[in-house]
Amino acid sequence: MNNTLSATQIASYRKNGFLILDDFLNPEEVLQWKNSIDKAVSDRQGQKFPHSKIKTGESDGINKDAEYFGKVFDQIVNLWMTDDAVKALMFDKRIGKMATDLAQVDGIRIWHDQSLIKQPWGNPTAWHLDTPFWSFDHREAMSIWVALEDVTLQNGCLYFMPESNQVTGFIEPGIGANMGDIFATYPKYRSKEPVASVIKAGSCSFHNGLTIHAAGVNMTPYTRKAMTCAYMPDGSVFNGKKNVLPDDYFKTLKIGDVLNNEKQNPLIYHKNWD
Ligand SMILES: O=C(O)CCC(=O)C(=O)O
Ligand SMILES: [Fe+2]
Repeated sequence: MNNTLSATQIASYRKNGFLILDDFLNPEEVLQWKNSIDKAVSDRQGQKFPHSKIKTGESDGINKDAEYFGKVFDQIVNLWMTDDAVKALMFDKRIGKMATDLAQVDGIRIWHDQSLIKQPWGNPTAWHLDTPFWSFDHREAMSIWVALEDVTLQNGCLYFMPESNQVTGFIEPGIGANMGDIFATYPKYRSKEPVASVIKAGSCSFHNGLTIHAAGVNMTPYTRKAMTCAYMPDGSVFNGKKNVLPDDYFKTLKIGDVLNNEKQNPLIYHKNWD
């Protein structure tokens, strides 16, 4: 694993709201990740969350347009909770330190991981923000997106709007079938050129959850498999949104409570650990 980050890379992430890292995993690690994640996904038999019977592609209260959204990607959330091999990959302190250094926070918790498989002929992922869906408001919440297969302009690579992380906020512009709906909320970006993240299997990107991003249509008869993990800065507090929280935990929370339940949001790295 190439987990070193230069000062230039960190500065680029801070400015642009995303960072592309080629050859993050070596070929052996790519195989290990792919095999572990394939198995973990297959064991879930389409079950989207560990805590509910909802299947990927069904309306889950987060994405309401199930007919369209179900064909954007297969989304299996929190594989770390149901598979020990994936748990070991997601709890890797080296990745936790990378996220912590990029976000310039004291420590990082897993918000949720998710496998994102764009099936052959899968719909595009419309321009959106991540953080406004989540149960805490933090400007440094972010994700890693690891390509498990070569990701191209043809099969649905990610696209980022540089520097949009500096102007967006926590209002939820939504994500639906229309690629450009977000530009009603952020009109300045309607005329900006995005950066396409064309990366090989084993390469990755990090993006701030407030960076405007999207993914293309899959115009190939093959899958586009990615493993992602969303990160919450340690110390983040509950904002009242349910998002991926299970009912029984959600019911115990009051707005302002620190989200530090290790069973739901484990700390994977803290500066004090060094
Ligand atoms: O993989 C995709 O199509 C979209 C991924 C995404 O939006 C994310 O990881 O935040
Ligand atoms: Fe996203």
